[in-house]
Amino acid sequence: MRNLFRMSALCISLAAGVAQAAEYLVRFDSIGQEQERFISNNGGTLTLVSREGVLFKWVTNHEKASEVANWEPSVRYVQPNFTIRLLQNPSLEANREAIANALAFMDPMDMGDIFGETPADNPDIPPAPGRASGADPMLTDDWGIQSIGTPTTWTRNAGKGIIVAVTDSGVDYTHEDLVANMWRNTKEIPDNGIDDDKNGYVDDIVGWDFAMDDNKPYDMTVDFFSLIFGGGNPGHGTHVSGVIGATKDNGKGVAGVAPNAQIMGCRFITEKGSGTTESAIKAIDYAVANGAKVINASWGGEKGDEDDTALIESIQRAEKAGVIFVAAAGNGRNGVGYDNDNDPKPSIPATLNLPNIVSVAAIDVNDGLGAFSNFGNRTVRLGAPGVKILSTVPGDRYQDTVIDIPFLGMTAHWDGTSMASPHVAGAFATAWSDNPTFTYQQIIDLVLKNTKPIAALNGKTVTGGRLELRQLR
Ligand SMILES: [Ca+2]
Ligand SMILES: [Ca+2]
Ligand SMILES: [Ca+2]
Repeated sequence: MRNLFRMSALCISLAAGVAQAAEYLVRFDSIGQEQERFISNNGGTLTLVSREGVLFKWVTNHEKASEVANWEPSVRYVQPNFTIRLLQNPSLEANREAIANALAFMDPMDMGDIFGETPADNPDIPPAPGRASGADPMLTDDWGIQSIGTPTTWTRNAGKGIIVAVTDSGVDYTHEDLVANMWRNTKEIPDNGIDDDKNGYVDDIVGWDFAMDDNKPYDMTVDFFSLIFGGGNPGHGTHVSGVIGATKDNGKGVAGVAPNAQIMGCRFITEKGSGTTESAIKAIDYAVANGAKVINASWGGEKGDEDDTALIESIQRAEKAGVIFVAAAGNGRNGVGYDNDNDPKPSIPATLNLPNIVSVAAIDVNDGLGAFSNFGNRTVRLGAPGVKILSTVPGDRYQDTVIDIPFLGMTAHWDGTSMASPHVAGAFATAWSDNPTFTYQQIIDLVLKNTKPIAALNGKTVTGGRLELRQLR
């Protein structure tokens, strides 16, 4: 095992080529004096990433990194601190360049009126509000929630007591349809500057921002120009959160698959759509340590030459703790089309061969496979709604359409396996609140056993079916 890791570490040096300082992750056998000895031998500083994984971040150059991987006795492996990206919205990306070209001829002041105000970043975390009532006015427009039979589970307090961690671009924890369902860290006293529960994070009330290292995992939103020219997909994590657990019967908006689940905000991806192995691991470890039973991962990408061993080990730690890891299958590598088979071309983390990972393809309102959606007869387990999905976005808004510019003839919907994955995460929360004594494997089996076979997924997923909640108990 040790040699294998060293081989892979050696590959870094061959691939990197130049003596630039870069961030590496160093895995030791144990926490202790090894780290002090390591610094005195090799210089620099080690920043703790995972106590349980005995992982540290170390800034050095590639020659030094590969040397250490080969000769330091206490080092199990060294790997790059990889960049991890949000899955791109295929509908938005298809239009981005054309919109950018069109906008180049327009006055930004005019566009502000068209696209409205941008919510300010990091608002105060409001206390949980009292119980509201009233029908959810947009629920009938929410085809995804309706088609899989979600309302049949709602009489049973779907998701009650189950924490679902949204590892993503953040969440608008002030949103009128999410604020009541945010996870609340009851062991932490708000705003006293003290880590009351001693979990390593000061004043973490609804989660943590692992990208910026603060206690406000807000889904930072940018103006329309920055969105088009800067990349990323702000609002992504808030949209995902609404699919999982928007509040039901509060007289506002929509309702999630598991509207009694608690949403834990684990922001590790910036508004430009970018995170790191380090921030992902911290988010996953935090979710597991603070009671999440389900983690949603609508991010990742094509497998590179080198394994992200540190990320794999963090998902293995989640497995040991009995936590389900739901992963979007991916949105195509070669442009929109059907050459998106995860079996020969793995998507990470979706295709990792770990028993707690459930990978999800996207289907449309007609039970067709989304044109962009990855699939995999051996590696993708099921499909779920992921084309033109209506859900919450920052600023008390609701969208199934990211941008709609009629006079330019351009429309981009909320499309993606990113939207399919949280439907399944919500279903696991419901299954678990119905069956609190089940193991994670029993919960996965229950949901997969109840999928509805559809032609578009026959031979394209392990179950050949899409998410179906009508018989789920
Ligand atoms: Ca704390
Ligand atoms: Ca923040
Ligand atoms: Ca609602």
